[in-house]
Amino acid sequence: MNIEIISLPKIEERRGNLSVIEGNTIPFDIKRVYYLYDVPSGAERGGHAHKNLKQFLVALSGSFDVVLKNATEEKIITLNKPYEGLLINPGIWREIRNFSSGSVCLAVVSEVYEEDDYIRDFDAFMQYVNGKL
Ligand code: T46
Repeated sequence: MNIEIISLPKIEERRGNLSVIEGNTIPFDIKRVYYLYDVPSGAERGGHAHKNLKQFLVALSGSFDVVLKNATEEKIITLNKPYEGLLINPGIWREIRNFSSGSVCLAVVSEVYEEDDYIRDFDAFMQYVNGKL
């Protein structure tokens, strides 16, 4: 599956830690940043794939599970470190669940917001990926 866990630099000091995402950390030019927060217990986000958008997710605080599916595989990645992120390339279905209380999911992405880039129906997603096999 075309995903990758990428470690971020972690600068540790007695006054706290600092991590950074910059141009050469992730393999795309950053066009947009958004974040999920105040997610109620039991809620799920995602439930879609992107046609072109590349995405880098980081658990800035707390933890959550990212369920990933392509035509043949399913994987569950738990994100729980602010100095590590998950790169999700296009054509992968994602669902985000099991948000811990107070968690924050940062998304750094390669495209501006465009609803046409989303595939929000799982059957349509399977047809899309099978057509690409
Ligand atoms: C993803 C996961 C991790 C905007 O107006 N602008 C934006 O940049 C975004 C991301 C969303 N929206 C609007 C569209 C919807 O009316 O915000 C509403 C919620 O968006 P969505 O249902 O897509 O939210 P999630 O959490 O299911 O998905 C979002 C991202 O859309 C998606 O790329 O992978 O976070």
